[in-house]
Amino acid sequence: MRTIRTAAAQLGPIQKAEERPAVVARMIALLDAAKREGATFVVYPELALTTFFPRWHHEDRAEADRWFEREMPGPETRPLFERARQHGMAMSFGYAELTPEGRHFNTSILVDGSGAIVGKYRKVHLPGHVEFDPERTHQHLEKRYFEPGDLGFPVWRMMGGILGMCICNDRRWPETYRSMGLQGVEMVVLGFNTPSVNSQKGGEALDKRMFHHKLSLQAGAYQNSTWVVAVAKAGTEDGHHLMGGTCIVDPDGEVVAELAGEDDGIVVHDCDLDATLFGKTTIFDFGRHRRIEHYGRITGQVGVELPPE
Ligand code: CDV
Repeated sequence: MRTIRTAAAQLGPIQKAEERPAVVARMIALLDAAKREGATFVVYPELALTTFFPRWHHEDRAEADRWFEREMPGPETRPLFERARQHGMAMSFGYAELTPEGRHFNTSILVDGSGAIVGKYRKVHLPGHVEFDPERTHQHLEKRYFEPGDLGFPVWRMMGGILGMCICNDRRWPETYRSMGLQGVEMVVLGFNTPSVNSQKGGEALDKRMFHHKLSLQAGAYQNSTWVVAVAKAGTEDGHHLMGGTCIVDPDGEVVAELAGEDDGIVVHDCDLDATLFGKTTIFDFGRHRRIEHYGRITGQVGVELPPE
């Protein structure tokens, strides 16, 4: 068995006024809790250090730069790295990245037990819109504040396995998992901030949104025979509600651990990476069964091309 005892570390709401040090203290408390439960790997949400700021429209986009990190770790995040290193624990979390060249990304990292950043991923599938949209119940301005990720979907050898990352909306796209599946991924970790209301379809029930969330994770896990660890930022941030749904999905596509509620909390599971081998060597043995001569459209076109009338 190659087991990674993994803690999905959900964060409750982070208000606009909450500063980084307070959030980092909450993350350290979750790290300590995970350590007490024997976990060696902790996964936090998307944009873990701040409120979900893309809901706020800034006419001058540079005003949003206060939500971005210019270095990682920086003075405010170093205590988290230090505590993880003391515990010898690996971790993954998301943050808004502002590069020295002035580029903006929605990013997540993999940090090993020595505190070294071993992997970086930048969100590819940015949802939402660029300009203020009065038709929506709330704004979702990721396309205003971030560039699409430029790193693809890499995977990394870590903790005796092959790990990959994606972020929130990426989990709804089969291409995300398959790109990593084709590199043998054994565990995909992701964080999310999912509003419980569809800004363009107010009548959509929360249980439908939760269904789509789990459907995506479970399909991605099963079809690529990989673990998927999905971690929410949940609860009400300045009047805007984010759903929970933190869970761990096994390579059969089953939800094997789930966290109830919308507060800070962890759920821990022993993820045996060898459990991925059966699917990878049988029904989803890609080398034997894939028929790439028929998949050209998947990378050859973006939108739908209708058949002739
Ligand atoms: N942060 C996100 O990417 N949220 C999207 C919402 C906008 C649908 C999600 O896929 O959950």
